[in-house]
Parts: sequence; C-alpha cells; structure tokens
Amino acid sequence: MQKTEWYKNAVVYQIYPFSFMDANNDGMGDIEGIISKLDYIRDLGVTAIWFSPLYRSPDYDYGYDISDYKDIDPQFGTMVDFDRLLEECHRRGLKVIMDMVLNHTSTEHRWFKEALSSPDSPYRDYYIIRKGKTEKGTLLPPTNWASTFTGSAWERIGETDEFYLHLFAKEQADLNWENPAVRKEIVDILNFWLAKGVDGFRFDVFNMFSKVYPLQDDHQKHTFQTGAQYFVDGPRMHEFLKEINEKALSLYDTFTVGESFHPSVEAAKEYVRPENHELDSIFAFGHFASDTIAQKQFFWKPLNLPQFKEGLLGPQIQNYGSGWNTLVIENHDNPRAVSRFSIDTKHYRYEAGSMLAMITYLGYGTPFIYMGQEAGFTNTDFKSMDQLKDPVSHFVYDLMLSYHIPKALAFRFIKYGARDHARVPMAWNDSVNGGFNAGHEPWQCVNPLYKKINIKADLESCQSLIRFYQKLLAFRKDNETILQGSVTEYDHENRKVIAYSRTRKDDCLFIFANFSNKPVSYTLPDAIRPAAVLMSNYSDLKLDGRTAELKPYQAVVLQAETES
Ligand code: TEU
Repeated sequence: MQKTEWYKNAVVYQIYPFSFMDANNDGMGDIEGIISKLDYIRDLGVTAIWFSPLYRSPDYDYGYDISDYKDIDPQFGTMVDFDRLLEECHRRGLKVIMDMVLNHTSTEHRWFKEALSSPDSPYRDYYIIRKGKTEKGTLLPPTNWASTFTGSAWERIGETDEFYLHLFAKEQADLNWENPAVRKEIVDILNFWLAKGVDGFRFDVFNMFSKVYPLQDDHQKHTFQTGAQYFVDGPRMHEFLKEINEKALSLYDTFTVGESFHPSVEAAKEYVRPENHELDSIFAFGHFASDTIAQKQFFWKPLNLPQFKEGLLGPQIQNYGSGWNTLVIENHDNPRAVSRFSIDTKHYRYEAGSMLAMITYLGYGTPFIYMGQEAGFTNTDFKSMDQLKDPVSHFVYDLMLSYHIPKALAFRFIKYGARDHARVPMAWNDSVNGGFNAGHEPWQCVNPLYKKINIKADLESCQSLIRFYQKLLAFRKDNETILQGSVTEYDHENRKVIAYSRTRKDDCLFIFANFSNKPVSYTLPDAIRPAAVLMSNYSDLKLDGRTAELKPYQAVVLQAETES
C-alpha cells in the first residue's frame, strides 16, 4: 500500500482514558466521556488521538498489562462503544492511534494462565521461563537482571524451581518474541485493529522485544538497569520490526511511533530509517533527563538547559531528511511540564506554558500534546503516599526506605517525579471533581487547584493558554518551513536562552526563547537578520538593533533573512 505519510502534517493528542471524562459517574473515565469531548479536541487544531490502553486489563499497571488484546475493558465501555468512538473521531477528521503493549502481557492473559497450567503446554514457550540457579543451597533467579520497576526481573513460579521474566511489574510477563507462534499472534492482533480502521500504533517499550540468548548474568556496572545490555536494542530487533511491518503495518496507511527504553543513538536512527521499513518514528525523550539525575525521574537536579536543547533538538538535526521525529514535552509517565524544568510556575504559568509549546512544536516532527497540557495543568500537591495510585511510586518509595532514606525525604523524591501527576482526573470546570464526573469519588484524587486551573476557566481567561495553542497549531499547520525545514541550533552553551532556526529554500524562521524567570538580553546570531516578528507569547518584543530584551519566558518567532 502506498503510504500518504499523513502523520507528517498531523498533531496528536494523548488521552489517558482513566482520567479524561467519566460520563457514567462511576469514578473512572470512559469511552462515552471521550466522545463527549471530541469537538473540544478537534477545535484545538489536533488531527489525531492516541489512546493509552483501552483493552481488557486487571490494571496492575493501569492498562499496560493487557489480558485481552481484542476486547475493550468493561470499565471503559464495550466494543460497540469503541466502534462508535472510531467513527466519531473519523467523522471529525481525527485519526486514531492505539497503544500496543507487546513486550509483555498481563499474567491474567489466557496465554500465561495456560502456560502455567501444565509443563507441556505449548503456551509455555510464549513466555521466557527458566530454571533458577542454586547457590549454597539457595534458589536464585536465573540471571541478576533488574526490573525497570525495581527488584529482580524474575518471579518464581509457585513452589517450583522455575521463574518467568518480567522487565516491569511481576504482573507483566515478558513475551518470547523468538517463538514464531508469538509473532504470528502479534501480527494477527495488529491486523485485527487495522481491519477495524484504526490509523496507527504507539508501541510500548518496543526496543526490549529482543533479548540476548543464552540469557546470562550482567557483570558490568550500570547507571540504569542491571542486565539492560542483554535486553535493550537486542540482536533481532530490526528483524522483528521488519516482520510486523511487512505482515501488518505496511498493508494499511498507518503511522507508528515507538516508545523506546534508552536506545543507543545508532539503533534509534535505524528504527526510523525509511528504507528499513520498521517504524515511522520513535519518541525523543532526551530532554526529560535535563532536570533529573542519571535519567531517574525521581531524583531532581536544577535544569541543565544545554542538555535540554540536546535532547529536544538533537534528534531533529540528526534525523533531518531521513527518519521522522516526534515533538513531546509531557505524557502519562511524567510530571507536568510547567511544574518541572526549574520553572517559576507560581508567577509565570501562562508564559512558561506558551514558551514550552512554541519551542517544542515549532520543531521538525509530529507534535504530541498530553491531555491538560494545553491549559497549563500543574503537578498536584499530594499529601501522603496513599494518594498515589501508580505502583511505581510505591515500588520506588519502598526501595528508598530499604536504603534507610527517611520517609519524609523519600516522599519528597517521589512527589517530584511521580507519574501520578499526569494521571489525576482532567479538570474541565470548577464544579464537583472538576467536572470530571457528577460527583462519584474518582479512582484518583483530583488536583485541589481545579477550582482555578481548569479548561473552562482557561478558555474564559484573557490569557488563555488553550487559545494560544490554537493559534500556534494554526500557525504551523500550513507553514512549509515549519513542517519541512531543516533545523540549526545556535548558542548551545547559553544557559538561559534556547535558539534555533528553521530553513527551507530561501525562507528562514528564527525561534528563540528565554527559559528563565528574569529578563534576559539576547544578541541575535550574526547569520540572522530580523525582518519581522511573526509570533510571540507577549504582545511586544523589545528589539534594539540586534539585541532583544526578552521578558521572563518570552518566546519569539522572527522572519529572518540569512546571510548567504
Ligand atoms: O513506559 C516505559 C518506561 O520504562 C518508563 O517510561 C517508565 O514509566 C518509567 O521508567 C518509570 O519510572 C511504558 C509505559 O509508558 C508505562 O506507562 C508502562 O508502565 C511501561 O511501559 C510498562 O508497560
């Protein structure tokens, strides 16, 4: 099938179904609720929606542990509801991207249950099951690999001497992609959804599908996970991706985006190289490490702006003319953007929110907006661990306590990086539960700031971030230089200002922003001659010759003439 590459002009909105809109007032978001908000999403200037998992799941990891890939979880609705959602999206010109979690299944999936039901079950080879090692009379896991969610990556099967591999929670058993029968099932699942009419997939931790065999202990020291060298960017990754591309993805006009776990630069480039026929894009998250230590999201450090720039702009520059990029600043796994990156949210929430949107979405790639980000939603001031529902917050907290970190300090770390911040119910207005539902206690507490920070209040404000997003997305929509132009970064080492240009043929746009809460003087690079101010998040720009006096978090797009 000839691909139209529609995704190159698309803008994607991510919905975390648990927390978007609860139409039947049972405390949990649902499909009916999503349908009721589709006009709002379309009016933002969005052209596609990515749904975090809607499939049947016991929700140990809130949908990322799937127990039936071909069914909708009853808490969200039925397959009939989903079909209507798909139709309602398409009717509004919104493409639908499904989340696909194929590194692991829920341990409640039929395959896993069958695998454990008998030693002769053919489903045993669907998973990675090995005998443990006995050392000094003690039964140990087969290897020393660590789970992403802390602890050993192996869980013992009952009282036997066997273990199954889980690179995430113990309720998420890793699939054995070496087994052709597993890959056949996967191709079948993808084609099931494609035949329904969905337009693409987001592949969860895809670069862990292939493991190094024989499985072995990791004797090296690592900043991340013990064993990662044996299960990240494994030897058969490209082969596996080519296979699902050939047998499913290429048969339709799809878009795929892979979520990868710390990929190597070389591997990342290969996954998206068009000639390779693997994925269309992968998420670039490098800038998320610019305010955390060793890429661990719970350990705060002051923003390192050059590192942020490298993460945000590096892939756009490296992939130019080759692989496609994604532009992202928030998702369901991270705290709210205006509450991190050392931003002064108290005084400059609107300015910082609009600045982040400008520097992110005027880049080269497909914008991804996480629900609520468009209204500058902030982190929640959680008061205690029991307000946090994400198991990872608890795993990491317990780990810290086991290292004798005092409870109060451990809680501060968790609060800094918790995924829960992104997962509290959407605040639509200032009525009960922020208008998420009609008053039933939500599965996760609402942000108490909802009375002030909500969608309706933003739309009615004279400084509406939503309206700014609409303006920004309209600006990029038909601008060929933004959609296709090359990216050049300037003043990389500047720790206050981020600056880059977008160039196509003889058109050049210069985008620069003050990433601090103090005014900053910035002298334009020699190569940039300002011709006009096209857009800013402030009503004016003080430009004296070649020097701009930028207000706190001021971002600007200049029409530029380049010296050539
Ligand atoms: O996340 C992959 C992942 O490893 C991280 O982003 C993770 O959230 C972080 O390391 C925790 O500190 C994906 C999904 O986006 C996430 O929601 C799932 O929990 C995870 O895979 C397992 O399916």
